[in-house]
Amino acid sequence: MKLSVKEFVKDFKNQFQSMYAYPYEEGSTEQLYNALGLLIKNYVSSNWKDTRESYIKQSAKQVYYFSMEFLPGRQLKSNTYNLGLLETVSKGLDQLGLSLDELAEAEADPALGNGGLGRLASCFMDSLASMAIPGNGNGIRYQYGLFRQKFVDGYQVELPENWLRYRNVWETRNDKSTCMVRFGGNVWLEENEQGHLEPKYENTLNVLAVPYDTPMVGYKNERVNNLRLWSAEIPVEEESNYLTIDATDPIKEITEALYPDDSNYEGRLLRLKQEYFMVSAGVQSILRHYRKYNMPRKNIPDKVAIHINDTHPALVIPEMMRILIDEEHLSWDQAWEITFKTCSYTNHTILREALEKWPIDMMKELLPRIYMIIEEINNRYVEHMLPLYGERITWQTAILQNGVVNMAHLAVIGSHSVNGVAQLHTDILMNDVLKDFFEIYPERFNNKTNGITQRRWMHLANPDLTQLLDDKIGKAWKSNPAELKVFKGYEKDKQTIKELAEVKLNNKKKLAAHIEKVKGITVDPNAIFDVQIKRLHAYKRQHMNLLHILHRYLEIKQNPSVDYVPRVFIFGAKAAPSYVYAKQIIKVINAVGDLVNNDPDIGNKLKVVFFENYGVSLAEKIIPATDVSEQISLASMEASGTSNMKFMANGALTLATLDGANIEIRDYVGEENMFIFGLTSDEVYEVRGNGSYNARELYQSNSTVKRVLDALINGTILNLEGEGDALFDSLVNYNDEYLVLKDFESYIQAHEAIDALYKDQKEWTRKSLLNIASSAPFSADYTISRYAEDIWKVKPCCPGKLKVQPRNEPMY
Ligand code: 26W
Repeated sequence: MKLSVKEFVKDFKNQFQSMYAYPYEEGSTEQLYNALGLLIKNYVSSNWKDTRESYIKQSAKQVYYFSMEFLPGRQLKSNTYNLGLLETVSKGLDQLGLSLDELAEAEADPALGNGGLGRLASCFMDSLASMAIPGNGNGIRYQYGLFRQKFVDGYQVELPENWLRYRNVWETRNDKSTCMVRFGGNVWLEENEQGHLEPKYENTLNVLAVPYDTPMVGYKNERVNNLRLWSAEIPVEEESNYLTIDATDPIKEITEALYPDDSNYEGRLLRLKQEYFMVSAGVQSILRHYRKYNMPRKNIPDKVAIHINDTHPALVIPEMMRILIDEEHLSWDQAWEITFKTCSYTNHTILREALEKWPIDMMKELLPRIYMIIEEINNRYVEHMLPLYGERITWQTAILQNGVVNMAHLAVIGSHSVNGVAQLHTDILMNDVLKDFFEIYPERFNNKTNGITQRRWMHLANPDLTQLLDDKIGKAWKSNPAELKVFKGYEKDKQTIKELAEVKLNNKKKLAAHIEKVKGITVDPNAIFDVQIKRLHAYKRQHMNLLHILHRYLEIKQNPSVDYVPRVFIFGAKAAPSYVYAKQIIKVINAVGDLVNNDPDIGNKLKVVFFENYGVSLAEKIIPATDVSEQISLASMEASGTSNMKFMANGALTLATLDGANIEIRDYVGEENMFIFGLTSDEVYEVRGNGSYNARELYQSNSTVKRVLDALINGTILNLEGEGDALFDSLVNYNDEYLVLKDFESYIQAHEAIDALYKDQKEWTRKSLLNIASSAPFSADYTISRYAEDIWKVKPCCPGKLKVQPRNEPMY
């Protein structure tokens, strides 16, 4: 967009005055932010409208990405940047004595997701718009996001995250497009005058779904897609039925809060309500849109692709069937053909406890018509498969099993494509978790390795690195990440290495200042910044990291002259409120932090920083300042990981097991430019399969392991209330489910190799440079191109006057 600084300044003053009726000089930071945000949204709006119209005019095929979670991060700078106005706005604000960075910090970071899956959805939204692909998000406008985490005495405490308190400038409430979603009651089928069987409903709970639309701004291409988040309200015509405030609770609670668990499925009725609410409103609004243009129903799969982000939105399948059969009067076979050609599904986890299985009784009572349809899908599936595959495979892959609805099975049976999120993960789906399905439908399975948007995670989060890259290799990499590989040519250039080291040091100084400010801990920017930021889960093994810190602490205590390079261990992690073990790990890390940070014998050799309330905004501060990226999950357990890619792109060296996308990182950057340790996935399968692992024996025979584990229970760590014993028990008495002790020695050795390399700063920085230069394949733009070509069959859409990004060909 073209705009002079002068025009911007004038617009901003007018905007402020029209909102608050006094001059901007008197505004609070929040007010100034609101005015700026709304102004930017105004700038976006004509492109938003044009993009929508161009999709309709060209009758372009559109993708609808259904996800229970989105983690967009703050949007002021990203929208301004993608519009091409960052410099103009920044200069204009300077002239007014204001700072863009300061105003940007006033924005609430919408935590409408738990972790990787939600953040991936938002990276994908950014890439869809930037690749000019007609794409829409569909989700829930939770009134409360993921809890705000505080530490009290080292324990996690959860506080409500009321992100909408000061309004959300990016959203537009769209009352014209509401839908009605029905729950419960009785349903039966009656023949109507045309001889169709029509469902009749009585005593249903009717909920109004109100959409709030948010612009998804493409990078300098005038494209603006839509993210539609639904909110539950009482239907206006039924308001008089709700006589007390309490009576409205069953409706309001549907979109009140995000479930804070990303690894443990619990069959909670409210969660099922949320899933159906989002799905039903989304599918209704899509089909209504196409009905308006009188499109033949059988052409729906040529115009619509619906993506199911994990199984949470898998009810899309029966809901689409319901509408096509009950409301559009299609035959079962016609409806099925349309539905399964339209839908595709991504699996994001192999953790058994995370796979959704809803009790049949619950489903029947809450969604009687939907359950009837699921039953029919299941019956037809079983009837079809029995003669072809026999009893075992048929029953093991059925949707209805032992009183539950298996949502992964529903998703696989009702989708034309099933994908994993990294090659190893997809292999595990095909060979283990969904093995029988792979035998039945081999053509449906494919891999789509995750990606990240470099715009947020490099251009905006790391401006100094971006400037350096611009200076050295030109600006083409910004719209064509493949160009990043040109940076490899600088690995031997002393000047570049020096400048790159300065960029990192500068970022570390900024983070050190932030640490001082929020934690009161003084850290040395010349120390190694060693970072693990992600949800807290035993399989991710933050406790292995903790044991290594303890190991170093004990070594230094025993031998003060031990040759360790000073290290700052940085953590950020939320634990699900009901996940007791994860919370115990948090407490022990905090307690070890207190011990280490306050011990005069330790000094700068070791510091531990555990940030509170980890989220997108904090990640943007931490990642550019990281030297070592800890990706230490037990091999086979982490589907992909995406922070691993963000760290790599920002020049951190990865300390990793061969899990998820770490393997692909190694393939691109080379094993010699990272630190790999631990069992491989095959070895993990073997050790766990043959039952040979004996953690107690390892504890008793290995003096390093013994010393560290004993420190958990012998009073070395102060202020514990049994959490050290709990960790000890899980590792020794319950045989160490995630093989922490098994990988521990090789983990320690990898850390020693890190120290050795860090002493050679030039060599370290050379490897850092190679990581940055090899990170292009993890651009979400590529991932999205592959989804678009292989799964959704959608093309970039370019109406006459719009400039469109050159299409990036897959490079590797
Ligand atoms: C029903 C409770 C629940 C909620 C969320 C179960 C599982 C989830 C998600 C699928 C968990 C998740 O976020 N998985 C992560 O997805 C990322 C994006 O693909 C991957 O990079 C991570 O490895 C994976 O853990």
